Amino acid sequence: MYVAVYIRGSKGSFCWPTRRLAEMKTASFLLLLAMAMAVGSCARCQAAGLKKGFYKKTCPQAEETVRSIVGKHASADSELPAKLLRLFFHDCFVRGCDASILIESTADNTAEKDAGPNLSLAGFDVIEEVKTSLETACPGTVSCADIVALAARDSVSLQFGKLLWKVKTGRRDGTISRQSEALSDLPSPASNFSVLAGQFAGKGLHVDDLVVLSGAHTIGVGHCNLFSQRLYNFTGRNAADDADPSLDPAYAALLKTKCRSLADNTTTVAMDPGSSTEFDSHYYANLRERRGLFVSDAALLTDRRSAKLVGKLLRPGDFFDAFKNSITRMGAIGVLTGTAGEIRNKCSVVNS
Ligand code: HEM
Ligand SMILES: *[C@@H]1O[C@H](CO)[C@@H](O)[C@H](O)[C@H]1NC(C)=O
Ligand SMILES: *[C@@H]1O[C@H](CO)[C@@H](O)[C@H](O)[C@H]1NC(C)=O
Ligand SMILES: *[C@@H]1O[C@H](CO)[C@@H](O)[C@H](O)[C@H]1NC(C)=O
Ligand SMILES: CC(=O)N[C@H]1CO[C@H](CO)[C@@H](O)[C@@H]1O
Repeated sequence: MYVAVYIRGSKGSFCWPTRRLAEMKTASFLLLLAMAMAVGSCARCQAAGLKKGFYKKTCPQAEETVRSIVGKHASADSELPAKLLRLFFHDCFVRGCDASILIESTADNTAEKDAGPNLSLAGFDVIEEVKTSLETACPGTVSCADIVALAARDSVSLQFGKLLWKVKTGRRDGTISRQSEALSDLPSPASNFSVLAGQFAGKGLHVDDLVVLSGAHTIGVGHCNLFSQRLYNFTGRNAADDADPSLDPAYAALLKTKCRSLADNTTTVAMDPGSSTEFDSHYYANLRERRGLFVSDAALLTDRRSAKLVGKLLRPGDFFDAFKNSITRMGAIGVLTGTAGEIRNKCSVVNS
C-alpha cells in the first residue's frame, strides 16, 4: 500500500510524501500523522486534494481511456512519450499542473504555448482526442490537467508493459495562461546550477528533484540553437576553438557535424544518443562522460551533492524509484482541487 501524508518539511513550504508504509514502524507513522494534523495541510502543494482513482465513481473508464488512446498513438510514434512528458513538465512549472499549457492564445492574450521555450512542444492533439472521448462518456467530469498527468505516465510506461508511477487525480483546470509566465518560470537550458536549483525551490522542489527529473532527458531531442554556443561561441569569441571545456571534445566535434551554425534552429540531436526513445538511467552515464547536451545538464556535475546523486542514479533501480517520487511531487505543484478552477469542455479553450 502506498499512503502519502503531506507535512510541512523543515525547509519552509517544501512538501514531501512519506515512503512506503511498510517500511515504517507503525509508531513513527502515527507520529507523522499527528504532526501532519498539527501543522495542517501543505497549502502550497495542496496535494492533499489529489487522490488515487478520483474518477472511480464519476467516470470509471477515465484512466483506461487515457491509456488506450495514448497507447495507440505512442506505439505508432516512438517520439511521443518525450513530447507528453515534457508537456507535463511545462504545464506544472507554469501556474501549477492546471493544463494552462494547452490554452490557445486569443485576440487579447498571448498564452504560455506561444512562448519561445515551447519550441517543439507537441502531443496537444492526443490530449484533445482523449478529452473528446471522455466528454462523450462522462461530460464535464475529467480535467485536462489530469489527462496531461496520466498521458505522461502512460506514454513513458508503454515500453515496460506496466505503469512506472502512480498518478493521483482530482486536478482541475485553470483559466489563465500567460506567455510572460512561461518565459519567467521555465528553466533555461543555458542556466547554471544555482539558478536551476533556485527555480526548482521556487516550485517547492528540492535540489534532488532537479537532478532526478533532469533524467527525463534520457528520452527526446534538443534543437541545435539551444546548445550550439557550447560548440562555437562559449566565451563569446565565436571562434572554431571556442567550445565549452566541460563538454567532451570528441563529442563536441561530432555535434559540430550535425549543428553547422549557431543559428541552426531546425536540426535536432538526441539528448541520450543510442537510447533516445528508451526511458532508462543512461542519461546519467552520458552526463558523467561529459556528454550532457545542455549547459543545464552539465550543470548537475558542478555541485558536489548533485554530482554525487548523479553517481547513484546511474543504477536503474535507484533512478526509477527516485523518479517516481520526484514526478509525483512535480505533479502536485500548485494544483487546483475541490471547487477551484473548472473542468474545461475543450482543452485548448477556457469555458465561456
Ligand atoms: C532542469 C531544467 C530543464 C531544462 C533547462 C530543460 C530544457 C529542455 C530543452 C531546452 C529541451 C529541448 C527542446 C527542444 O529543443 O525542442 C528539453 C527537452 C525535453 N525535456 Fe527538458 N528541461 C528541464 C527539465 C525537464 C524536466 C523536469 C522534464 C520532465 C520531467 C523534462 C523533459 C524533457 C523531455 C522529455 C524533452 C524532449 C522533448 C522532445 O523530444 O521533443 N525536462 N528540455
Ligand atoms: C549563475 O548564473 C547567474 C545568472 O546568470 C549568475 O548571476 C551567477 O553568478 C551564476 N553562478 C555561478 C556560480 O556561476
Ligand atoms: C557570441 O557570444 C557573444 C557573447 O555572449 C555574443 O555577444 C555574440 O552575439 C555571439 N555571437 C553570435 C554569432 O551569436
Ligand atoms: C529560426 O531562425 C529563423 C532565421 O533566424 C527565424 O526566421 C525563425 O523564426 C526561427 N524559427 C524558430 C522556430 O525559432
Ligand atoms: C506548439 C506551439 O504552440 N508552438 C508555438 C510556440 O510559440 C511560437 C511563437 O513564439 C508559435 O509560433 C508556435 O506556434
